[in-house]
Amino acid sequence: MKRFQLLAAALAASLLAMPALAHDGVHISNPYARVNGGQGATGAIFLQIENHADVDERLLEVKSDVAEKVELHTHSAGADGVMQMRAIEGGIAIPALQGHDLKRGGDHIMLMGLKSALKDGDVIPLTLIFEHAGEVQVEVPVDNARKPAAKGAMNHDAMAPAASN
Ligand SMILES: [Cu+2]
Repeated sequence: MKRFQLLAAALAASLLAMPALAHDGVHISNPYARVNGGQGATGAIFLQIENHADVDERLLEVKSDVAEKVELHTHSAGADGVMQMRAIEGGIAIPALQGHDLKRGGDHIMLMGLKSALKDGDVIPLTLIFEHAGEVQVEVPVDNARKPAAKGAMNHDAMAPAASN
């Protein structure tokens, strides 16, 4: 009986240790951040979202304690043809069984007013709030040297096991 109890305890512990990333509905991969200065500066976060559910999903809001303000941003050409960032109203849609990349030159998460300086290797705790999946926690490493992801360069090596879909 002793052995069974130990096994049960180990199993319970491993279940508790399961990261929130292994979510049934939404899978986040390859998160990283770039920052452009010290305290008070801005930063941008890029990551890939996969919707494993058969219902349309929506990223409503993003929160982090590292900045005064966190916004969903996109890039679009202004009247003068210059690309500008602006806040996305109403969140980002991720259709059923599809993905959406937050990437350089496109949609991204903007950190405004960093509370302290961040350097390469620092980790930003981020909470993504989805319409259906609810809150999903992501740890985002600061990596200013990261090159924009090449097309098809998707990999999951740094991630928790993906939900099977
Ligand atoms: Cu921005």
